[in-house]
Amino acid sequence: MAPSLRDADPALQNEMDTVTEAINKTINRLLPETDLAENHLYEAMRHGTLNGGKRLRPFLIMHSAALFNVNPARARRVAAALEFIHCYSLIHDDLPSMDNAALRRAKPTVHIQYDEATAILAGDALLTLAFEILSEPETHEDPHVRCKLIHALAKASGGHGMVGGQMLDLLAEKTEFDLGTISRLQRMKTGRLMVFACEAGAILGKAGEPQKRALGNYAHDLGLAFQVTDDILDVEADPQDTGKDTGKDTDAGKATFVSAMGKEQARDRAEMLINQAISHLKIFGNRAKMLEDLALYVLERRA
Ligand code: GRG
Repeated sequence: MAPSLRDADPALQNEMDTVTEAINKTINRLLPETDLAENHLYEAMRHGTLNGGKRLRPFLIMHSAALFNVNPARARRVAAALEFIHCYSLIHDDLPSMDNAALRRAKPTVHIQYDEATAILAGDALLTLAFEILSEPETHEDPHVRCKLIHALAKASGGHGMVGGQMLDLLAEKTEFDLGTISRLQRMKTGRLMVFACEAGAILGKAGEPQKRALGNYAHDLGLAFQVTDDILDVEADPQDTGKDTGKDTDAGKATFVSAMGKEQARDRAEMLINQAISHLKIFGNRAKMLEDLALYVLERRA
């Protein structure tokens, strides 16, 4: 079951559980246990991917793809590929040279459960496996669609995307960034994968530019709001709810939305971003109800 949400909309919670179960099955199939000597690596990859998690990005892919009647089996493969990139980033982010975290999703991090070298290799293998999956015809019969997915995910996760955002995040421990730079850092580190998740649904469905743009704008605001709420949770959440150590950003003296604007203003900013995110979905009418509900979840989340 996905981590529960205080005051959750039961229909949303139910749908989050359904997506989580389906994605876990897909990941399980894509990461089989083997008798080969390298099975140790696959065990670590399984630990880093099948250890819980809200599966927000898979939810975004499944529901943006549903708007264009995409075959769910194809959308699940793209969702698993994106979750592999997300999980690799968490495994590497938890390493002693980065966040040095012992706990992730209420379980020992991969380098604690195995060792540092294995954690690095598990992240590397998940990163490359994501692109292998996208390149396969089962993901889409049209090679142009597969190429577009690969290109979009590479840009979202690379040096001017998630990895670049992580670099800025490390620099933020020693540099006084202004609010504009903090926003850019967060857009790169967290937002770009969320934008990919929503645009992937449109790419798979060969949707028109206005629909793709609307989903990208929704995900952009959602990603930023997600990061603002993450910063708020870092200062006020119970580690029992989040399943990870809290207060780490403050301890590291990192520039965050909360340190730059204070908790109250950060909360107002998150609310404004969520309203804006929802307004981008208007062109889909009631068919985007689940994406709307997810945006409200991000605002209220405790984990
Ligand atoms: C190491 C290349 C590299 C990148 C790391 C994403 C990231 C970049 C680091 C994670 C650090 C962090 C706490 C970021 C805040 C936002 C975020 C991505 C939180 C984790 O995502 P959730 O809440 O996690 O969706 P679950 O466990 O639910 O999947």
